[in-house]
Amino acid sequence: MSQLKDTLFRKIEEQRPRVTRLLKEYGQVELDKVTIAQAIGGVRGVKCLVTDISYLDPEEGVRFRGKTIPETFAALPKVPGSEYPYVEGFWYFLLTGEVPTMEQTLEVVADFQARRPVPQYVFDALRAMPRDLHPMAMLSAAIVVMQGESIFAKRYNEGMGKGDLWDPMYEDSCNLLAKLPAIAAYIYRLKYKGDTPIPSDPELDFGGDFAHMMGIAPPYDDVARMYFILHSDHESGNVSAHTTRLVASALADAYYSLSAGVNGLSGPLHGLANQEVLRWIQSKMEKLGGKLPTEEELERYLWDTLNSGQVIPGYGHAVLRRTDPRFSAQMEFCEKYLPNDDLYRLVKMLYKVAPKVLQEHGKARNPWPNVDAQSGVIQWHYGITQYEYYTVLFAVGRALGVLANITWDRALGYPLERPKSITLDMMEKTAGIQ
Ligand code: CMX
Repeated sequence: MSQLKDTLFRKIEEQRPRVTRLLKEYGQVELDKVTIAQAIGGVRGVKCLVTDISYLDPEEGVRFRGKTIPETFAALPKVPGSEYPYVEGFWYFLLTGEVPTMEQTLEVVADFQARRPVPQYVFDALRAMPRDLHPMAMLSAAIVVMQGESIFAKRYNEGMGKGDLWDPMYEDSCNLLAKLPAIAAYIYRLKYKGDTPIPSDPELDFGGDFAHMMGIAPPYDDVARMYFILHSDHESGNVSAHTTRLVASALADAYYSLSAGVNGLSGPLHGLANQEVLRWIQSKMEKLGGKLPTEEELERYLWDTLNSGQVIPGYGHAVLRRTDPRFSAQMEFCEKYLPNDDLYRLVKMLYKVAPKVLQEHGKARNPWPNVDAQSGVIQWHYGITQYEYYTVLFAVGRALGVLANITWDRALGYPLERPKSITLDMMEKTAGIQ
């Protein structure tokens, strides 16, 4: 067994009695009551999901395994000559809650390198799709087309104990994760670079190989590492994480589950917002003949957008009530590497103007930027100008979090998810409406 799998197993054995005790001795303790507004309003704020992998505090932002974003970046082993950690070491950390040593990290790097080759039929399937298909649809299809590789599905069909289900889920998750950079880069080179895929370099790490297969020089390898880690996990209640978990709760394997989660990420209110930000900004610049708008022009554009009933992409959040630290982490990168980039300057100007406008507008509970407000600008700077591709990058990162979660869900034996519905009649009766 690898050190990662060994540590994970030890952690699973530690956690299992906690779940059993909570269920047996404290199962009737109430966590929350649900109001009519919450039942109709997308279950906002109702505490009914469990994960130890990340926690999202409305004021502070996300913590991965108890660590803030800067603490996470500082703690994990770095790729020599790079400023950001190995994605593989982050995977170890997300799964186990333990910061791996360099040796443990390099063991995962080697393990992922061995799992990396993508079956040819995946590329053939991608090539058979219409070239103008959205890259998120291509990614989702490429993931589900590999379902026949699932070790979980095979072992489940052969018959296995509930306590062992985590093992093939872990194996599928590692196999799938290791292949995602190559699949994502293939989609990019096929669709936007005249069908010129670049083969993987077997010596490189997850982020380094992704940058290499995209054909983009350093520091894009660090951009990739930073980006994948920042987008990995945000508790279990967001659409992509919840969808993946929901599908896996029916004991569907990681391929079916992640493909479903990727579909959820494709909505403009979720992951697709990163492409919408650039589309929105550039449409303003086009109207100004390529010039940067002034603060006054930007303010008018914000009001025009709001008055036409559209949302300001990249702003607001269902849980956060302050600037997203994932936005701040990317801002720090931009200050260092692209302080004079026109689009970045515009994003900074927007950060100055938009919260004030949204507050005055008075609808959004959170007028501050989220992760998507900044991310497209960095990608654009390094030559990825096809903004419909940005959500694919989000998806590769998000896979780390959701696959870690469904591995743990199987380890702790969480059951099929099945909330209860009621009718509007019943609700009116409960509310005392005659
Ligand atoms: N621009 C304009 N209006 C906004 C807004 C924004 N950025 N954010 C929220 N609102 C509006 C909502 O549409 C809602 O209006 P209605 O009452 O007419 O339905 C009202 O303010 C209250 O919404 P809320 O409680 O503050 O926010 P929600 O939890 O309902 O929605 C989110 C959260 C992210 C969908 C919303 O803020 C939004 O649409 N933002 C823009 C899209 C975006 O950036 N999404 C990415 C989020 C991060 C991610 O998942 O990737």
